[in-house]
Amino acid sequence: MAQRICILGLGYIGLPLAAVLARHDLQIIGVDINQQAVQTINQGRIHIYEPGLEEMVRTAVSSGRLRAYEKPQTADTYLICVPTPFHAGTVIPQANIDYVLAAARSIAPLVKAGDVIILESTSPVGTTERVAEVLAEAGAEVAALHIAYCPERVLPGRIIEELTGNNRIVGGLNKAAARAAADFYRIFVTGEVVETDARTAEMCKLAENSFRDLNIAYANELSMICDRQGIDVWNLIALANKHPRVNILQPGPGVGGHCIAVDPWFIVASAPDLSPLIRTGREVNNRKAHWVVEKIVARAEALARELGRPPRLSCYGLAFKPDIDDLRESPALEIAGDLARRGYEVLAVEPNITSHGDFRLLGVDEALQQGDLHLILVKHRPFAEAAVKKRLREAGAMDFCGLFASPGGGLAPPP
Ligand code: SAJ
Repeated sequence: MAQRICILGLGYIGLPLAAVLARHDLQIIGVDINQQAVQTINQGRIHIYEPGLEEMVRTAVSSGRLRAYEKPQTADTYLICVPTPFHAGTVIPQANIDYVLAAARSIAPLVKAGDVIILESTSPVGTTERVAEVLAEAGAEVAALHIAYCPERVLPGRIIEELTGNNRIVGGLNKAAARAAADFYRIFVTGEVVETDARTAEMCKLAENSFRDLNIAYANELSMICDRQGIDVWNLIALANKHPRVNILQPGPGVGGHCIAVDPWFIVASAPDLSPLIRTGREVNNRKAHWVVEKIVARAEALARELGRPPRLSCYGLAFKPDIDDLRESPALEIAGDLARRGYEVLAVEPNITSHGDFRLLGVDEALQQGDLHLILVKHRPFAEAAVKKRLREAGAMDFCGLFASPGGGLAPPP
């Protein structure tokens, strides 16, 4: 009989994972507390956007290999892929692992000796041990289980290919658990699968995202310094990156999403006295969005004096990064919201969504016609089309994401 895999959480990680696993000789049980999501999936459709996913889910459901439920079912391997947001309101945001622990509790009555239990959700160090404790408290025979942590590392927009192609770090609560969990990943991962202990694997994920956050903070800090000194930061970075050992990332209106803007706090919360660098990186990236608003407001106030009325502001992009529909922790959305709260009429262009509760969405043409000041907040592909870019440039748009930058840097060639 085919091995049974139970995936708890059918969001951006769990659902693609279910679809990829269903291509193998496995029986996939998807579990989500969202009844609507469960129904949608069982009809072979999806409730999130990810290129290539819908077709894979349709195939998986129609072949009978994938079925979604609201409650966990007995399996051989359990994968916990639920969100780990943070508790708001504290000085240093603290991770909220309630969903992880609830998922562990929900499978406690089902697990049997030899089963593999893997946590994939980004979690503070020590969470896998907490999963084991919760299972034990709920009566599970923990010593007979293989409990491990294996962080997801996929990039939204490229999830399907990265799920199989990326290297995986598998941290077991003991060596046997690491081996059993790693063997599971070897079924479908073409990248390297490396075994380690759970605490190292947990920290590894946090370290990766903090590394990226810090590198972006460097680019964002440079962008503010360059602006004051009259230097084009994108040109500067392209030139600096011609050095063989320099690779500066790109500045933008801030750092968004549910990963890079969140995970560094998990490290800071665990060792506040030892993490000034990581904390400062977070603060620089958060500060960047406020700086952008200050720049826009200064320009808008000058324009208001010319027009004799407040200008209408056209914002190009609301998502947290280019070419996705995800607005979570989006700096562009935060900036547009801040401008609206200051009393400006905000016209929003977001080609990847069809409606938004707070903003009237317009096409590029309408926004160009109706807006007085044009603000490029996300480098979506449609804005980078030559004709659109030209019109935005002619309209004197403020570019906060390098849409107008020449990729090679340097002076434009003579005409
Ligand atoms: N950004 C910049 N400048 C850059 C690169 C990104 O401002 O040069 C901004 C983006 O616009 C966005 C934010 O940073 O607002 C994050 O975008 P991202 O593409 O860097 O990362 P995510 O959040 O989509 O995915 C990250 C990835 N982690 C790393 O690259 C180390 C991904 O591999 C993880 O799986 C994911 O976090 C996660 O789930 O943790």
